[in-house]
Amino acid sequence: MSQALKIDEGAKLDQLCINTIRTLAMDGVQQANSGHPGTPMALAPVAYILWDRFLRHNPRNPNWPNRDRFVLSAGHASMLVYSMLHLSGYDLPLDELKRFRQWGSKTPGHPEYGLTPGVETTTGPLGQGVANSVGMAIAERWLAAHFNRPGHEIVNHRVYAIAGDGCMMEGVSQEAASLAGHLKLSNLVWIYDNNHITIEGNTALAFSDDVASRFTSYHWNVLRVGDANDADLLDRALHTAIKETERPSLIIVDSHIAWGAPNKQDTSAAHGEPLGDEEIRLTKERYGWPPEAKFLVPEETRGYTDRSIERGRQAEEEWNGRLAAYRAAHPELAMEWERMQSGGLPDAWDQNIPTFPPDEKGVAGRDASQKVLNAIAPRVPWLIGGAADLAPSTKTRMNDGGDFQAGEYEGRNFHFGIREHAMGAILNGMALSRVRPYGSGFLIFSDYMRAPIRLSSLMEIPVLYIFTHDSIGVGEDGPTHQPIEQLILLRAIPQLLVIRPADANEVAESWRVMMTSTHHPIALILSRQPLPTVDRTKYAAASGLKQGAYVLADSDGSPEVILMGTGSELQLCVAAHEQLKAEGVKSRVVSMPCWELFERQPEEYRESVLPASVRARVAVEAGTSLGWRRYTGIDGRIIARRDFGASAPLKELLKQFGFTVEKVVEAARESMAAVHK
Ligand SMILES: Cc1ncc(C[n+]2csc(CCOP(=O)(O)OP(=O)(O)O)c2C)c(N)n1
Repeated sequence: MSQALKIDEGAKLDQLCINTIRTLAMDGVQQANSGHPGTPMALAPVAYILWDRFLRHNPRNPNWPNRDRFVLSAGHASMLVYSMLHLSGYDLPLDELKRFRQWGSKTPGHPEYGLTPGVETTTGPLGQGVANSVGMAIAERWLAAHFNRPGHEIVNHRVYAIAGDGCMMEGVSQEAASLAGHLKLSNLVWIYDNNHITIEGNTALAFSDDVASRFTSYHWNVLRVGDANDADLLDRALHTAIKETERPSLIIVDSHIAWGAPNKQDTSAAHGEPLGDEEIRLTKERYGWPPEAKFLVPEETRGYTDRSIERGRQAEEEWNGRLAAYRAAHPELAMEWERMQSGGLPDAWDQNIPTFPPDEKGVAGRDASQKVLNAIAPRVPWLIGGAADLAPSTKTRMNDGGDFQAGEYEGRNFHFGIREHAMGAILNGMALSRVRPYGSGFLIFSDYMRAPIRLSSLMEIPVLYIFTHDSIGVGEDGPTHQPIEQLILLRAIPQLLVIRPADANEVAESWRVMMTSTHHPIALILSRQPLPTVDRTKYAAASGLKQGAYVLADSDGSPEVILMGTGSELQLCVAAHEQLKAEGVKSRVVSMPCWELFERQPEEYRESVLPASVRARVAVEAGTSLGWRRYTGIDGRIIARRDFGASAPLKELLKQFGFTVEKVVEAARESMAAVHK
């Protein structure tokens, strides 16, 4: 419930709103007995001025496509965004703020996309948010170049992000800033909260960068505001930033953590602990606030809330008018826009996906993928992506896509540079703006992207990660480039689908799964070396991939042993199956490209593929054995790599490490013997 507050005649609505934000943050953290009060208190004026005077958004429709984006990269200061959302008229009642960090509330410890209306991305791991904002700014440029037509501008929004010292120290922000400057993303504004405090104390302990010079060298427009409480200076800096047409802008704002707290201002104690009842009382007194009031939202702040809602309504209404005119003038593009916004696909999008004929010599996974990608790309214009300087190796170039470069924003091929970490976070920002992004690299370097992959999974956004050079199959490059534990590390991430197709037709099926996935990111794992294309007239169809695992080859009657494999190792299972058959042993081959999809199938299907009664089993995968025991059971055998790889020709490595048909046959016999013991 709002309460009326007697304020001095001279007190301004702005100040009242700013102090409301501050005190809500203090009270929220105190009530939860956990959280970060100091930064929301310091940045309340910054957020308020930005939202009130610059941010074009519609509190009554947080999904309005042409809204400006606001990213709180310093996600620990989440009470700042919750207070702003509440005060600005979003569907986030005060009761939710009172339940900060509690089970089932819409106000989790760190902002979570999809949970709180108005939260644009999940932040908390420092540096990710600002890198997401680069992806959002890239998406805006691409969408504008692709959809806008003379006299019909339906895309023209800006992206604002707040970064703390932590974000500035993290390498990912530097990778992202470097690319943003290179691409001249003038629709992007970062506000750096230069408060000199982190958890351990003053930043002087570990950080002495000249941030302004760094960003100047990245070709950013660098501005300074010497006092976070100076509304005029903030206003001027933001005006300058949005007038800039060539460069992204960084506004360095000097602030005081826990501003106004008599004993805690400028101390690291105010970073991540409740201020305490007494300190809160004293601080509120300093603000001219009723010291005993809790979660007070003065009646008068309604003035701001109402104007925020009304401006949002008007902005979207005006835009809806523009969209209607656009629809009349460019009906096909408008339909494309709507399809994209709804997460759908054009009709017949998959019509040109090739079927690959049986071929002993075969096709490398990456080459098959390139063919499929180029069959889909002309039909799905908003499928855009690239590589971290490896496109010639990962084979992810769209032949007719052009290059996304500064001033050539309609290009569909992205050059992320050798910046895997930022690439992952940028892809997240792009996906949040509704394009279908993909990024590619060597599987071994997925380690560099783990944090953003985890976040796409947590946010349930369908980013496509294409990882090639998927095993010791890399050969001569040696152990630094040969993935071992990477597959299981990716499989360990909830919600992520990890697909390792075994031949070209499984690659084609993988792309069908990828393109129709709306809530799961996908890691497509491809070989560098050729894989025989399975004869599907002799063995089962590749469409079984959709179930995650399927029976590829079987015996008459119940099998005595099951051979399962993924990717390049499936061929060993097929050859072993044929050999065992010749020797009178009944075996079944199960292709298992995606554990996660298999786990989602009904019990009857899983039982039909891996019957509990068949306990003799062999799993073959050129990665770590970890995880396979679940499918082989205790009597099963696992042919995998328990140590790093080595630098040598592939043939030699396969022999040395036991990835041979003979070893699979031997393991099958061993497992059968173990069962009958
Ligand atoms: C990648 C990552 N590492 C560590 C942390 C833990 N952490 C949370 S806040 C913080 C200090 C951040 O300092 P700053 O950005 O200056 O925020 P302020 O103290 O101004 O609130 C750290 C180390 C994190 N959230 N993310």
